[in-house]
Amino acid sequence: MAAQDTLFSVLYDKFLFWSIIVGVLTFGVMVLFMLRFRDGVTPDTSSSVWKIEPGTFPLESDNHSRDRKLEIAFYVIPTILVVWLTFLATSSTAVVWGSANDTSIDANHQFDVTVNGYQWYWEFVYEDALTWEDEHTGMDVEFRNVEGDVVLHAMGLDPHMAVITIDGVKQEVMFNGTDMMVVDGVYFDAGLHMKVEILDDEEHVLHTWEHLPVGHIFRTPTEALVIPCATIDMDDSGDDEDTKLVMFNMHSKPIDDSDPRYVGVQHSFWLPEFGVKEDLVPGLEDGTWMYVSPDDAGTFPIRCAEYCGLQHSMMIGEVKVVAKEGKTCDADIGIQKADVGVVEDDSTDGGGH
Ligand SMILES: [Cu+2]
Repeated sequence: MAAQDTLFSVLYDKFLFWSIIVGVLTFGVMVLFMLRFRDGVTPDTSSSVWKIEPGTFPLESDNHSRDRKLEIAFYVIPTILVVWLTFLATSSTAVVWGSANDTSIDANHQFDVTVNGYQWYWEFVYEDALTWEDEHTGMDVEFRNVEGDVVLHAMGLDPHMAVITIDGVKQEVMFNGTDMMVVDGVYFDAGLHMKVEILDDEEHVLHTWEHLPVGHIFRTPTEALVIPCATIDMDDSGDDEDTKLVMFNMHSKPIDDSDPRYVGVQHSFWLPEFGVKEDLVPGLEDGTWMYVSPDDAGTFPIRCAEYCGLQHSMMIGEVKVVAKEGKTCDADIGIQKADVGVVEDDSTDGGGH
């Protein structure tokens, strides 16, 4: 589950940890008192601990008429606990939202997507180009740009057909029993939406390679948002190929902008499996910001978490986390796992963990 990789799971664990300690102490004392002060048992009053009268505060009790220490402890300990939990919760919120525009990740490692909320669908505009390929399929798609062709490898596998789509124009080529094929005259163009799918003889997709150019748009419910997983710079080369986080800049837009008085409604972009959501505010020029740093590949749901009209429940979609071409999502980057309560500078961290 993707939320295992967000700092909210860390927060959940910490809350659970403190809850268990408080729970064990509270229930422990309760059970002890239930046994000690049950009907038919005469309390042993030789020790001052047992002079507590159930149902009375220490200062009201004859036995504890001067015991201010216990009374004060009743207030001080829970106050410390509440302050500590509040600190944990607000500091993680600050990491995700307060400093979203001010993350120490340099722009080369940040993947930008603009999210527009309409009544009632999501629109995703790519501010960065993304070239990705399925991992672990044993297949590979490779463009030989100088010669202008595409090489399809599927060693030892049984591919049937490749479908090459360039800006909506489809071309089908057959493997004819081979497991490697060169398709002539297909040029890689960074400005075009290009997709190569390798299918088996029952037309199941075995492998996908795709290039999404800057400015490319996907819209729900028919299309999924595709984002890269976070990867680490294994050799510390500082190359720009690695992504550390995906930043969403989000705007609510009216579907009909002919009336400037109508600015639209509030939506909320919610990625339940990632444990994050953020409102889209109509008329807010710079929009709002939210980021994720997914460790694992997979397909996860998108929901609208703010009632936005009759078809609010139809504002659903999917986000597909993929590996950039030449990268894998297996690296457990642990980028934010230590960050609860501490806003760390990750920019100098070449991925060591
Ligand atoms: Cu909505």
